[in-house]
Amino acid sequence: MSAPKQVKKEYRHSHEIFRRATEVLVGGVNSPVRAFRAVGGDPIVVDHAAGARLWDADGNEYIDYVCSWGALILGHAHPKVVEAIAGQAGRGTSYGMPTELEVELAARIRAALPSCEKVRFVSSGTEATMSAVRLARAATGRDLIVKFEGCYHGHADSFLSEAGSGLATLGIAACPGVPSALAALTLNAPYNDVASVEKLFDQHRDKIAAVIVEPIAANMGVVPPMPGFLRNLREITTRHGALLIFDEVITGFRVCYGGAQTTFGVTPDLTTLGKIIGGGLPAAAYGGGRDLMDRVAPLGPVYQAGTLSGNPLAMSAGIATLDLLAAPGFYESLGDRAKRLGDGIASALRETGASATAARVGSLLTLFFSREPVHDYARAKKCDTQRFAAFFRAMLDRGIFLAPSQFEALFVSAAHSDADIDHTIAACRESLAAVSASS
Ligand code: KE4
Repeated sequence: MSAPKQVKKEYRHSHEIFRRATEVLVGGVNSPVRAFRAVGGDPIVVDHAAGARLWDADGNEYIDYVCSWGALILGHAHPKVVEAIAGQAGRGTSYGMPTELEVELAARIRAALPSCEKVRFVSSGTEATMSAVRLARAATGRDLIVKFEGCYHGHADSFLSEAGSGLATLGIAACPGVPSALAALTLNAPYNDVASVEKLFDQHRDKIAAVIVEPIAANMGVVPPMPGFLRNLREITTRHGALLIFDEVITGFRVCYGGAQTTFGVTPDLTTLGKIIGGGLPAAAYGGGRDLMDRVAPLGPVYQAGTLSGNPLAMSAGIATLDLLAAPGFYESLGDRAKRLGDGIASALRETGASATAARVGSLLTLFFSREPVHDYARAKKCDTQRFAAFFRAMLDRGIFLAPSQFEALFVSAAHSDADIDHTIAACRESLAAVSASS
């Protein structure tokens, strides 16, 4: 496909639709990160998408690096995924009863992540993480959990202090409505800081039920784990009888078919998954060893349920997606493409002298407007979010749609062509120059 047309973008229809949206939807959106609050102006209203491309209500065309926040690793409307959804839709969209489809998807997840001897499907990453924490508290009889500043595990009450993603974007350090008694059960440590985790265990010894971590942080921007960080968390939690939860809602089937736990060779007690496993439809899961998982109802007393959990449409899309990801060479090809983009962005940074650094792990990237590399949330928060906003706008004008926040990732999909990557690099170089010139 050719580069998105370089025309003066007209947003008349998006503005009109968004004006109506603000009358009936809170902030005109159904998730805060979509609201463009950190980059100014109204969000574009999407009309349709295909492959790596997105078209807004005014017919403007973009190369999309949000990809439904990482869910669409194959790109939009992959023919095989659409075929699977269409084939199921006529047979019923939800039965509220067991189907072979959920068995098939669960079996694929277990084959890919052996630590997940059993899984339970839910409909969002938030449900997966809140259920995993409930299970960890039940299994250990302990109440405290440790999370990391800048990580985001969904919007359940226990996760909303010092969280990343939309809370970082909107500057919400602590969410009203979460009882202080409940918030006090969540302890925060700086990402990549093992000593701080040791200290929390020294202080709270046998009261910590679990440590929950994004094995590659992607909700403060992309921040890889420092060498040994994950292995140390494994050793500390085992030593103290706490559980280790890998929140792989983003990294699961993203960094490799076996997720970050395979990439880094560290096995958690519980794993949460989402996004990719639903193939663009609402599906998520949590999983772990059978002894642990069999504590969940109906086998055990840990209650968790869901009307649309494991629904056949999402299962069909998930199966079609994972079967395509399992193809030999998929991740190598995706990685090569993402590397080309990362290298191109790094060159653009050098050529323009922009005060920014790029981070990449596999097909996850972030361009931080910080001179220093970003290893934790404290450094991420020092980024120049105004310059990011100007960069975001300049890229949008050049037909490149990035996540409208410094604290998110850029997702490369299998649908991004070499021409898309080249166009993105050129647009990045021009946008960095424009931002530097305007400041
Ligand atoms: P959902 O409840 O949004 O399906 O998943 C929550 C979640 C859990 N864990 C991780 C590591 C996540 O990244 C997420 C959700 N990610 C954000 C984007 N960074 C979703 C976008 C949104 O909130 O609209």
